[in-house]
Amino acid sequence: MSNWDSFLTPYKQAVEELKIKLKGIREQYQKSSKHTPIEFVTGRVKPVSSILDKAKRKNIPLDCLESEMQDLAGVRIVTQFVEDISTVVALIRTRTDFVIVEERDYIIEKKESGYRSYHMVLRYPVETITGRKMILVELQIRTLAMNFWATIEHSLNYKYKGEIPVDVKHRLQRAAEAAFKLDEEMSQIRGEVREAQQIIIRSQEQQH
Ligand code: 0O2
Ligand code: 0O2
Repeated sequence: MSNWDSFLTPYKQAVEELKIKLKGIREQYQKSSKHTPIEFVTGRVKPVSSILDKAKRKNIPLDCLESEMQDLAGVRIVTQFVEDISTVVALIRTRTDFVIVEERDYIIEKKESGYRSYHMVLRYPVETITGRKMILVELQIRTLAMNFWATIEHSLNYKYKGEIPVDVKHRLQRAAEAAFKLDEEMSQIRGEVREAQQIIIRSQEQQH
């Protein structure tokens, strides 16, 4: 690849545009005083060194990156509760500014590592000076607990170059289990909060 910078420019634009759009959804929820299913949004273009590593690992020729590496552009939506993930997924499915080409549910079926997250691959149009370019973007949707676990596991993978020692691996699997339980507990609390809100609304209605 002779010019990574110009190759990755539309990917950068796609990430920035999607971040603005998704943060816009969060803002609308906040203004409407409804619970926002989006806690925060982050995004990145894959660094060139990681692109080269992954291309080598997955046997992807560099001239096929565009179609075969789906996460050159990556956007992440982090939610408070597991239930928020399906709200976000439903919202994404109603959008007309991109096409969903694939969905991978690693929540129903977690990865062997313990990784949980909901992945969507989008085909997103970017307007460039040479016309419209369709870009693949990987959207990861996960809770704060799933994100905490994945962030730690990711840095350990980096530290051990993908060869995490068995004892650390087991500990990570237990941590993943604990993160799952935390999500479950938080879901129960969410239910409690909702019920409390309903009771308050009903008592206010009775007073009027
Ligand atoms: P806000 O309104 O402060 O949340 P840029 O690098 O400038 O293109 P950005 O968005 O600054 O873009 O960086 P990035 O890395 O894409 O996203 C980081 C955003 O995620 C920042 O928000 C962080 O505050 C937010 N973030 C990261 N971890 C957490 C977390 O644990 N909780 C919460 N609530 N937010 C987190 P912004 O963009 O500064 O906007
Ligand atoms: P980055 O930028 O370092 O995060 P593969 O790479 O073969 O696992 P594939 O087919 O490209 O997978 O797609 P997949 O597995 O749906 O999504 C890949 C991305 O999901 C990874 O990107 C991670 O961001 C995240 N992910 C998947 N499995 C794990 C896991 O076990 N632990 C953590 N922490 N993250 C995971 P990359 O390529 O690792 O890039």
